[in-house]
Amino acid sequence: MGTFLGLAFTLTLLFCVAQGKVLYYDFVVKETPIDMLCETNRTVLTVNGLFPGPEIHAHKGDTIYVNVTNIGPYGVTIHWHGVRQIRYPWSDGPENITQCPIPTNSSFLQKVILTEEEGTLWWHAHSDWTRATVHGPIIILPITNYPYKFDEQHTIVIGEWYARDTKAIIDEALATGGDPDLSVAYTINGQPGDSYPCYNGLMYNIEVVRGKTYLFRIIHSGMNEEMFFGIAKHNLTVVGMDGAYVKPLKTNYLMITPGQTMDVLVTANQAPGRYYMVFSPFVDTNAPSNKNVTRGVFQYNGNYNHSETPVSPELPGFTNKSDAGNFTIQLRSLNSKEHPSTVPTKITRNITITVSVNQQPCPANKTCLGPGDDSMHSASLNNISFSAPSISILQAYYNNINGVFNKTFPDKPPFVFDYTGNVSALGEAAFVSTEVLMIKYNEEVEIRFQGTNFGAAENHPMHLHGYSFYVVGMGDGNFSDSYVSQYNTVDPPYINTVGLPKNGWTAIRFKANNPGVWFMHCHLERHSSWGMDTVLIVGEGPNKDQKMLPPPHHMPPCSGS
Ligand SMILES: [Cu+2]
Repeated sequence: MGTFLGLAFTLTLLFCVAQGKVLYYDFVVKETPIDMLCETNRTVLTVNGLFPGPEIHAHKGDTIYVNVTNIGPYGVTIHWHGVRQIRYPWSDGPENITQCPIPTNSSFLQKVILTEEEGTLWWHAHSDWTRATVHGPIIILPITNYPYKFDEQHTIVIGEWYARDTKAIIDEALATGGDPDLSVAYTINGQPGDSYPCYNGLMYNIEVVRGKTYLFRIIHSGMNEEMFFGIAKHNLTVVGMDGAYVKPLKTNYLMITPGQTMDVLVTANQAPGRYYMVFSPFVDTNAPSNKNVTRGVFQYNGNYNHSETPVSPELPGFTNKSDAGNFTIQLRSLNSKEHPSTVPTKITRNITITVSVNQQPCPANKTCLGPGDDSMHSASLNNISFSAPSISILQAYYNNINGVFNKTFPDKPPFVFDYTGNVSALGEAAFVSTEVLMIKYNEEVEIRFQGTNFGAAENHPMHLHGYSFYVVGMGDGNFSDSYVSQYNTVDPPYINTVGLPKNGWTAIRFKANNPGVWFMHCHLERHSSWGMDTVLIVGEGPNKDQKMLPPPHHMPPCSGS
């Protein structure tokens, strides 16, 4: 009887843990005046008038309903970055992949289903370039304990600020094939800091107490540049990434890509004073880039000369590819008893994808502003430059509507060449199409991303929706089968965005146990806009709990359908 009661109690507890709480948030997308640097009287799209947007707080396993109302001038979508949305792609958000945009003056009730995620994630717009100002944190607290100790926690959102409307920027760039405008500043929690003219005292400033340990939840919501980060004279200990724990990694700088989050402990153990905390771009390309830095201050309380100029951290230089790589390859998942790693080891589907920056010839009778002023910028995966359809792929798939996409994204590059060598004799045009990668339920999938030397080669932060994946290997040059024996299948990091090194390769693994339609793309916006994207359609299993959940009663309408 006692055992029975104990079992019943345990089952009840498990049930409660699995169910979590139900939370409600209201998001209103609207034009908001934000004064930034020397410009005033400009409005940008925000959620609830905030830049960065409101923070969602939840516990592991909670379900969050967000009623998104759009009163902005054009349609938008919202994505919950890193939330796996198990069996429920309907709320995932990428425009014309899982939904059509929420039209002006209407709402979409989105259901965000947390399961195993624990740590820091974020939400952002996923239509054209509106995510520049439409983004915010998702903080997921553990149900019981953290696997580390700290005294206070703070969220740090890195943003990238543009001098004019970001939708106009990308619409124009895609029309001419030219380079989109560069951002003019990087921001920390919406504040540019004192490295910019007219910053008006808007600088992120945290007052700390000597001896205390601070947890910084860092979210890179910038658009087009990876970042180095450091705090003068203070060590950083990375303890989490992309909503999962990592083995504590002690370092004096981070390299974080757009799309990634990192949870970092910092102990205030230096002489009382003011110390700069700095984000500085990692620019490993000869493409144009914003080479500004942004600064905040890590400032001790107490008696000392508060007007002294803060000390600066020594960060890797803008182009320091080896320091970027050396940081990334040290990351390991926690792999503890409470947080075990479950790396797939019986791979049933092995996919190789080349990742390229391309150019397309300028159509006749058109003026183009791409490379040489006679071409259009483009980008591709396996030489296919993704063209988004005019209705959602998820709705076409679910309703068996033909002619919206092809199920023919290849498992291998269309032809073999020295990917990272001299490619100047090869044509740079890619095949423009809507090709989808079909994957069977429960396959153990490996994807080897292979960077190529076409165009302006650089690091590509590859992001997959609906999953986190284990990064089992990474290196420079062309991938070789002999690298498989050196994979880390014990404690590789479990993340949703991985920086594919410039002219290098990265291998990821995941078990395809989340049926649905899932976007996969470079998280540099200009590359994604140029076609460095594809979609994974993961099929259903035979059991009821292995199938997609039904759609909500209301989805934003698709005018093309
Ligand atoms: Cu890219």
